[in-house]
Amino acid sequence: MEAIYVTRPVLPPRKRLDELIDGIYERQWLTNNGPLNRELTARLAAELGEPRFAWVSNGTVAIQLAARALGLSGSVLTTPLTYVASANALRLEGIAPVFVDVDPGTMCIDPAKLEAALRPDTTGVLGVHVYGVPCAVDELADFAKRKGLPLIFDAAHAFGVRYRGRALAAYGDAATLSFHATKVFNTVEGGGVVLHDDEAFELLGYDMAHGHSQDDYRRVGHNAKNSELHAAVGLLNIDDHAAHVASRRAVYEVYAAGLTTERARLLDPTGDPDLEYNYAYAPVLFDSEERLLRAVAALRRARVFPRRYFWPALHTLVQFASDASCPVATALAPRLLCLPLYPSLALADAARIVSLLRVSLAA
Ligand code: T4K
Repeated sequence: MEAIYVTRPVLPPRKRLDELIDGIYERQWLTNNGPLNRELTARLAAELGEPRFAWVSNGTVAIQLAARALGLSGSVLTTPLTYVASANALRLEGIAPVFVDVDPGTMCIDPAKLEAALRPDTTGVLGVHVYGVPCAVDELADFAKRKGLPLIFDAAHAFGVRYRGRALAAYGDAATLSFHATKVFNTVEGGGVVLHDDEAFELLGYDMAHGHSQDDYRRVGHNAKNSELHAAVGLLNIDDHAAHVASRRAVYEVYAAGLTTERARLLDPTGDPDLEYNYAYAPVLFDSEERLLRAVAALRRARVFPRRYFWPALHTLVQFASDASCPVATALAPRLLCLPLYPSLALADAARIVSLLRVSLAA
């Protein structure tokens, strides 16, 4: 039996990719703002409805660039219930992540707990729209405004999510995206930054390209540019994005219909009328870690490989040396399991996964 992984990347039709690659061979222009790069950047900016958008090499450096563009330093309030890259990005910029507990409903940072976590050196807030579910954007924006702190959203999971008629990545002073192979829309490796301030956007242009533009050497910068080959994949994948989301939705609905018990429930934000979801992940919350581990073992025996996104909670990792307790995240993280979800997953396989889980849950 063929293995079923938590995700499989979307690849564009080979013939169309070959045509774009022929052009790259002819031009011999491989990176540094080539024509496909410019075309993809414009296309994604239009998709997001945000003109100050940069397509960069990955979603981690995207957070680093956003933090630099908004002048963050010292410490930043952020969530422990996310992929490790969110907090790594801060640390790589010399910023201490201060972990604030999550709201049990959204699983995103809890705005009610921000005030108590503030430190004298706090310079910003980094929320994460985990699994593509919106953070409490209004409450976070209110807090950030009151305290004069820039607000960044890590929207790595949220490309294609619309909230109250706008791209979710349009919220905040900055938002960052990941276009990694495992994401809803991929450019193999890739990421994006949305900004709203002209000056910050100009700085980002320098910071993503060694801190210079032609002979104007201005800052110490990253190399966060991306290649023409990656752009070619992105330009073709974006054409099929809506179809991919529709296929994901069909799989998701099989899980949503089958996993509704207290013992294991699919987290389903789609009842919110303000939300157009992208079906990025299929997270199931179990009532105990023990039951989750039994389910993982049963699925593995059938060569199905879900992933424990996002466990362990980041405040428990030694590298972040955190003294935060975050009881909600501590209780949730060991009970979360993401099921396979990707456009080419057969509905019959999704139904089989539900059956395997039901048998395991009944034990
Ligand atoms: N912020 C958040 C909230 C994030 O979730 C992420 C990344 C970032 C920031 C940073 O963005 P990037 O710098 O990565 O652009 C994966 C991804 O590598 C990572 O992008 C993603 N989040 C994270 C949630 O998941 P792993 O280590 O779990 O991936 P891996 O290699 O185990 O792949 C998972 C499964 O996908 C495999 O079991 C099989 C399948 N797969 C994977 C790849 C790479 C394939 O079938 N083909 C492939 O090419 O981190």
